[in-house]
Amino acid sequence: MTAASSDSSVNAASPSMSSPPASTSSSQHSAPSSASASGSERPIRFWLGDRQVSVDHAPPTLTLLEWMRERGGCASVKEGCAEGDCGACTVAVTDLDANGEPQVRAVNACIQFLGTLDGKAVQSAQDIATADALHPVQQAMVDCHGSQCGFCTPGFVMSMFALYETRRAAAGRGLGGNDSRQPGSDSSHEPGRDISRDDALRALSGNLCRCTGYRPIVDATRAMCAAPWQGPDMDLWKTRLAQVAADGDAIFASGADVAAQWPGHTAGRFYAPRSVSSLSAVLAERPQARIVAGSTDVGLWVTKQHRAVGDVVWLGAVQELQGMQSQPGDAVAAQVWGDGTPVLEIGAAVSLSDALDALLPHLPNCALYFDRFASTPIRNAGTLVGNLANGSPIGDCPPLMLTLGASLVLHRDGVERVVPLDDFYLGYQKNCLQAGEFVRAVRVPLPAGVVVHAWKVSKRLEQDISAVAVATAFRLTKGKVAAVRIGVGGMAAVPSRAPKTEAELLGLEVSEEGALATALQTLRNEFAPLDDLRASAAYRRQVAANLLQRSWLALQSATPPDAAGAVSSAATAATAATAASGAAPSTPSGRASSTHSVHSLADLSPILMEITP
Ligand SMILES: Cc1cc2nc3c(=O)[nH]c(=O)nc-3n(C[C@@H](O)[C@@H](O)[C@H](O)COP(=O)(O)OP(=O)(O)OC[C@H]3O[C@@H](n4cnc5c(N)ncnc54)[C@H](O)[C@@H]3O)c2cc1C
Ligand code: FES
Ligand code: FES
Repeated sequence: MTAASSDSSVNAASPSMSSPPASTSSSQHSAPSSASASGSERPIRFWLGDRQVSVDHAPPTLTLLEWMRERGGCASVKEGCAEGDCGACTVAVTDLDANGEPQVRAVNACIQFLGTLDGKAVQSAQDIATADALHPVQQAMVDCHGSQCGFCTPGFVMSMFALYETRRAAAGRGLGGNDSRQPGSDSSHEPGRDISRDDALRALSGNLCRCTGYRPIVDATRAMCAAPWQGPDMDLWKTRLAQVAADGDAIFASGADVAAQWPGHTAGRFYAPRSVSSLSAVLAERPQARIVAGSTDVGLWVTKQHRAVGDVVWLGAVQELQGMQSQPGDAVAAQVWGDGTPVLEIGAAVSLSDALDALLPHLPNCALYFDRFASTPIRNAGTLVGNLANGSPIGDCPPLMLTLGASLVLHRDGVERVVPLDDFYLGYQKNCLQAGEFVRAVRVPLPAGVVVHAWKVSKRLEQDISAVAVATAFRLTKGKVAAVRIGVGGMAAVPSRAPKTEAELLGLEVSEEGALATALQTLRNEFAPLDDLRASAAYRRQVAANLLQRSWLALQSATPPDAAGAVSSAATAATAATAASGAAPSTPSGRASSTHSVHSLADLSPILMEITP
């Protein structure tokens, strides 16, 4: 990549907060502006540090990283892997949350398409220090010796910064600007300042360092909030975001000479509809256009496979796709778990971070499974619905959602149909979506009295796709299996249920010694998995059976049926609280501590020894 340079397609506005939105000038390569049923063509507008920028004629798959380094003057943002794995490109993105409050999150610039930043604010490690002093996050890295060659450091700093800003906002300091506490004064009693090792590791889960070693970086993360809070009043973000807010459906179109301007990219349009009806209209007009939500899959098609994706239709600006709603029940959930089974409907643009946080109180045994999905920045960008729609046989959400009996709400041109996830996958990377149809939401049943577990085996703790994943849901009556569903990943061309094994399990006495043996053998034989780089077929068969056994042991150790009731009562209470509030469940303040002690490969080794042959 070349160093940053000026570019006629970029207009930087004055940093003054009273500035009007930047005026845009067409470059000599402009395509004529046009308006259609799908929206109006205009530049992409966002904040970069203290600059308001406006970018014309970006190809639809131009990444934020490419633009920042080549045109945005941000050489601190590094390219390590270009696939969301190493974190060298991590930036902080500020947007408004569901309550209209500014929310700062770390994302990987290398796989974010530039159009997804429209209306938001981006900060890199170059943007957070003041003229006089480093930001407390940067100072903590210096004090704890958290950097050697420095290549990874800006990315680590921005992952830390996103956590810092979350804590600052939660502590209320963000509402009043900086605090006046003297450096060195005792802050241990103040909420938000104490960062546990688990919280630090979770924040850093998307960053790799090849030379410093992680202990000093973890130390810096845990220490960074001890200094007086530093940063702008959170209301500043509201003002800034209002200045770049979208005013209707938008189209960001590439110029005619893409090949010269952005080698490696192809011409096309990036559609950013604001409503489901506009989205339907775009897809009706252009059924071949690529739907993009978080681009954590599609981004890699561009950066690693160099695929020409064509026109992009982005879901992230569609308001109706951003919510979560508790519902008293639906037909699919009733068929699977009985009448009155509550359902949480999660919109297609809801991030994995928000979706998994909302599900966690209902699925407390899945805490580690959720933490092991990719990394914090990937979960901030990617969506649960995208994971299901992509339908990778080794995706983590499909086995769990199959186990729960989830269904998808499919929408085309104002007409909706609800399809059980069991019927959605037709073959390897094939599903039942028709041309112009999209997934509007996933409906997740949250049945009472059902014990759910999910397990994943992969070579790394974080940022790694499963070799095998197994999710189980058991309902017990008087210590016997009254209902069971098993979802598996890595065992077949599509994420699958294990109906033969389920049949073997029905009626078994959980406490009976040796009762499981036939079911384990059935699961070993039920699939013909692949031999590939991740695992051999024999290993997959054995591990799948071991993971089922692990669920069984967990059921036994809960001394059913009382313990099963105890687990489900937590879920029932959470469901009731959600339903009573009539709103999307809030982010939990804490997670099951028993699972949080497993946060390093060293911690995980005993478990791997236990569950692998
Ligand atoms: C570094 C890294 C680590 C990862 N680790 C894991 C992991 O541990 N476990 C795991 O399961 N996955 C992992 N993934 C993949 C995971 O992030 C994606 O599968 C993600 O969930 C997809 O969601 P998205 O919003 O990013 O989808 P996108 O990339 O935007 O889209 C994915 C596909 O789904 C389609 N699509 C998206 N939304 C809709 C919709 N509403 N209607 C119809 N079609 C739609 C798109 O057209 C595309 O075909 C990882 C990815 C990366 C880059
Ligand atoms: S460059 Fe490695 S995560 Fe982006
Ligand atoms: S300091 Fe060299 S890679 Fe982290």
